[in-house]
Amino acid sequence: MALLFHSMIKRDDWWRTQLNKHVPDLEIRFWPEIGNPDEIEFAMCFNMPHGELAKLKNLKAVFSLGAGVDHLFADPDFPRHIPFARVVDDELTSRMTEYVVQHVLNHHRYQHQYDAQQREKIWQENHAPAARERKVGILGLGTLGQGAATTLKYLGFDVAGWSRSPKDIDGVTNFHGGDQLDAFLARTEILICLLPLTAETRDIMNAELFSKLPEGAAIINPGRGPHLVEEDLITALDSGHLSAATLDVFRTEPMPQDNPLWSHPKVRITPHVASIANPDRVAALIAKNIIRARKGEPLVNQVDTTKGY
Ligand code: NDP
Ligand code: OXD
Repeated sequence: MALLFHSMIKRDDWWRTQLNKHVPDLEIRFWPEIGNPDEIEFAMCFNMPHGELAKLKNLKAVFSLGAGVDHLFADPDFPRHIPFARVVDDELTSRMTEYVVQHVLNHHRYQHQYDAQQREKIWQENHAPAARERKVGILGLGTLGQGAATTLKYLGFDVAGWSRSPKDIDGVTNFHGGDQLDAFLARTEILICLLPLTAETRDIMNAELFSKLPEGAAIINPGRGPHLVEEDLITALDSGHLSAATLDVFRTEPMPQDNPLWSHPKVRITPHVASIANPDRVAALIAKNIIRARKGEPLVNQVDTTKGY
């Protein structure tokens, strides 16, 4: 039996070697060279073309190559009855925390303003408040949101988070559910989005949400591109209601050349690199799950299809 691999990153021989180190009898096939589809037992993928997984009649489990699973749910033919797992990994969490801390500090210390001043050779001090006086808010208090929240708290920031269900995280104020979103936004000066992309969270960062943030707030989006209505962000930045934005993910990736975000003076862009899973660790995680699936055991980090993330 075989595993079908699909990724935008082409490192075929490397993945075969890594997976076979843990599961020597597993034949690894690389999409689109599927061979006999009935021989495929497992699939590991990111952005697999829609309809392909539905062709695999003997599939036992599917593994996302990332933490997000929106790419699987986006496939209308995705076989939802098959168990599937995502990447949850301490190193992935630490890397996301690094990204969030780096950009929170930039916004907190007005680095966008200093960059603009430097271009104009302007010497002007803008004093940042103490971290304890800076209110940071995280949309999504899951694996990645909690990692970022606890480190920001450790640095002294006044941290809150918003989730679906209540959370009890030492020193982090929790808001949950639709009813508490406005109160969370009203106190948030630096907003970070670490939500999964679902029907409920798509377009969540829009003009209405921005209007509920205090004047001068900044946003950081390492979640997913469709969380953000890009035109609304540009309007809010141009009006001065928002001071700056740092974006890692976009509605279309790679971002088209004609997207005005590229050259917006208040926008800092990174190309979906906030936290890239280390392939060695991903291969080991997935191999462990393959061994479990073969024994009929539940997968580690199995996704709950009813929640959609
Ligand atoms: P988790 O599933 O662990 O956490 C998701 C959080 O979002 C949970 O706290 C959940 O609430 C909350 N949430 C979901 N839906 C809602 C809703 N409708 N209302 C309020 N809260 C909601 O995900 P991770 O932390 O592991 O990852 C988050 C996302 O980060 C990924 O889905 C992916 O899109 C993105 N990502 C981006 C990367 C990059 O490089 N840019 C790298 C890795 C991930 P509750 O706890 O109550 O369920
Ligand atoms: C992920 C990602 O979901 O890289 O892991 O975005």
